[in-house]
Amino acid sequence: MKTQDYIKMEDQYGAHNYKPLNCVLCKGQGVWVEDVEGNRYMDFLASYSAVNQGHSHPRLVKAMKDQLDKLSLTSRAFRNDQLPFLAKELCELTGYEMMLPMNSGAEAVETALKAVRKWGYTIKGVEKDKAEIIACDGNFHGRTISIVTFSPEEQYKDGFGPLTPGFKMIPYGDIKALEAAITPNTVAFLVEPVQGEGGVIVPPAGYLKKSAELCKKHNVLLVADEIQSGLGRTGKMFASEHEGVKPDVITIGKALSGGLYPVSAVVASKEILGVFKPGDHGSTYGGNPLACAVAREALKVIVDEKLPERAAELGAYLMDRLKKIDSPHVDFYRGIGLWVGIVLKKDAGGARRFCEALMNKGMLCKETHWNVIRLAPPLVITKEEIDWALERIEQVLTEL
Ligand code: IF1
Repeated sequence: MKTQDYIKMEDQYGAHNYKPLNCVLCKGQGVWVEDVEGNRYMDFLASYSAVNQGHSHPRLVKAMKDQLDKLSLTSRAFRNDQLPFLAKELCELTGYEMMLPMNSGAEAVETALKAVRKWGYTIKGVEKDKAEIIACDGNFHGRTISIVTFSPEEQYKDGFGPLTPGFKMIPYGDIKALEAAITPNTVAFLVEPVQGEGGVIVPPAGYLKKSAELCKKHNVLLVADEIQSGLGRTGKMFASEHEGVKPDVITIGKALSGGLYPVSAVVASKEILGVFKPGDHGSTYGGNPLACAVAREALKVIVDEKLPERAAELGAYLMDRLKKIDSPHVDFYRGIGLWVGIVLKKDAGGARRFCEALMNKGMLCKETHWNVIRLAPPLVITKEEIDWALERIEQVLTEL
């Protein structure tokens, strides 16, 4: 079968909820993926930061294969021998007292929303069904109906109403707007320390720290969604660390499994996650032994291979070299760690055509918000591989 055959079959039987680049991938190793016609590409998206450890990391494949031969799913009706260790190791790594395991990032965010609401009613003393949660313009936190309720993207909620009450939107990076939005019924402020989908937007210095101080002052929980910004991407284990902030709640996902399996989690204090009583919340696959075995090894690889430090060092190198490219199409570059947004000028014709040109040169990137090319390679990338990518980025940005 050729590329077009796969596309035709998928388009016939699969709902068209995406418009992917037309390369049909069948193999991956490290930063490289291969399509069905043998073309190789350097993956500069890393599945939106789920593949920080590189495609099919051997240690993760082995951890998963070993577990597969033993036990993959018990449901939470019974216990298994992997969850206790993931729970302990994740809490020790993040410095929180407790965790709750889920599968997708959206499920972790929904879990956090439930936790902060119930904390509001049972501990803060907010009147029943009056809990308010503040979120930011430009956010992306997942695709469930409650989460898209506070999405800034009309398309993400159009046709899916009625939506969920109890959410307030404020501009990202604006500390005065946060102060103005807080009421006695506010239970939490949900924020990405760096906005991914928003186009790799790093907030003003001190924003997260001031947010944390405000939240503390008003007894509001600070929830950092680190599903994309966490696990090394920004040059620290968690992006909140750049400002020395320890949020009350952190949601984690994506690279928590190194791209091998959907694994997500919420970490928080005993007081916050203690609101969940048996039967309050759960999921069939949440905390399953296969997920826990691969997540344990995924965390070990991040630490052992110093992925946060690599992202800091190689990210600085990448940004420095990018800024030297003299392109008529680029308005400016922004980013942190190995996470960059190339913001194109309005008259550059949109980022998609640059991504298509990069694909034809063997690089896979994804545009966001029409005029931003997002760069987010696996954190195992080498300097030589970055140079290989920079050559092509420079060609496309200067020749197109
Ligand atoms: C899609 C965006 C990125 C996330 C943060 C929660 C989730 C995500 C900060 C939900 C997921 C993914 C979803 C995927 C594309 C991608 C994405 F473009 F949608 F916005 F990365 F920026 N919090 N982001 O980034 O996690 O339920 O997907 O496991 O929906 O197209 P999930």
